[in-house]
Amino acid sequence: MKVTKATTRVLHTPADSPLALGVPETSAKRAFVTLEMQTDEGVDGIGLTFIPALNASPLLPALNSAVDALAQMVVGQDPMPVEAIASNLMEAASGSGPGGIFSLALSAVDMALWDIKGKALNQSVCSLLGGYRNRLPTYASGGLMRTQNLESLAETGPHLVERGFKQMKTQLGGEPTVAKELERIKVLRDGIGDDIDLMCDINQLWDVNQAIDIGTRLEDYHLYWLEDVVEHDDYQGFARVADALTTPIAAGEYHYGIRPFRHMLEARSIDIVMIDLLRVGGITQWRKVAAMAEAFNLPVVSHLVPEIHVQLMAAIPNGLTVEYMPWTLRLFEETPELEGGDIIVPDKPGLGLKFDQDVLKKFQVN
Ligand code: SMN
Ligand code: MG
Repeated sequence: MKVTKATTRVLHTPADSPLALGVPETSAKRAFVTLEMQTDEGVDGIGLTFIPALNASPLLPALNSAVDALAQMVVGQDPMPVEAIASNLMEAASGSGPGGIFSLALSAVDMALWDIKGKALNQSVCSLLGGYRNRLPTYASGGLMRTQNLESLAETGPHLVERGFKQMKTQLGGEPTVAKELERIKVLRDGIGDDIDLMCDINQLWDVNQAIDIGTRLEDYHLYWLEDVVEHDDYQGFARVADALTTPIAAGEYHYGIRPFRHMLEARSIDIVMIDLLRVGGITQWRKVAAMAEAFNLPVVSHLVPEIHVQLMAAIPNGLTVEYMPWTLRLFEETPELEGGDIIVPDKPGLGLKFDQDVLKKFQVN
């Protein structure tokens, strides 16, 4: 089999919040690059990547061009030896990786290759990666953001429970006082009760002392985890917070490539390893970090793109929960089902996904 063609598109989709109540409509956009790869055997693969900024990033054309350049290098090649192809692409990057646009672009190509491999072998990507289970817990994300007011939090929390979620994530770090930060968690806990897992993301907005201070006061609310409490590469700072609190500390979404995870784990910085498929460099790299976490007896959680991450999280023994961030769901004809707080691995080969061509055309800007 040979790759015959690779096509990329730049999309601007509405920056809506489908899981939130009481949030005004916005004209802001999210930006994605999609990849469609074809082969001479009629098997095709899809990939996806993005720049994590609201509204069109000036670097989006550069990302599109990087995805296209890497994908064109694969045209004419056998798509099956994904590790070898990823390795060659990293070599071709010749020091312009692993951080930033290179890794984001590599992810889209790597993903499409795994999709092709799965379809060619009539196996799901989950099965190719080991196949540990066919469903696992998922949590609602993007519905309880720090930009939402208390009324919106109070309304949305119980609404998510009614929709069947048993876990959900909120954010702190945006309030001017400690009391106001704590109030947001109190409102949520009062609304959803004690039996729902509540996570909280700080997105690097606290320093170590704030994290220990506010984190200690939050212990009574029994948070499932506190995420990115300090700057992502402050390994020692994270370790101080993790040592001081009983609440588990999660981090990892900001790291590019596999090596920063080694440093984070060696420094005992965190209790839960969050891996972002797009930043780590694709499925080939993602599974290496998951195995590294397993060797440190740590669970793994995913970041964004739940419809793709479900395949990876269900393939590993230490997958804790899939982040159900609904931003990319509209791009696909069908997405994995949710049932009883779990997300189900599609019973289809490859990634089990098909781009909705009408949606791609509607939001395409290049
Ligand atoms: C997050 C980061 C980037 C984009 C969206 C959301 C957030 C998360 O940190 O963990 O979901
Ligand atoms: Mg986060």
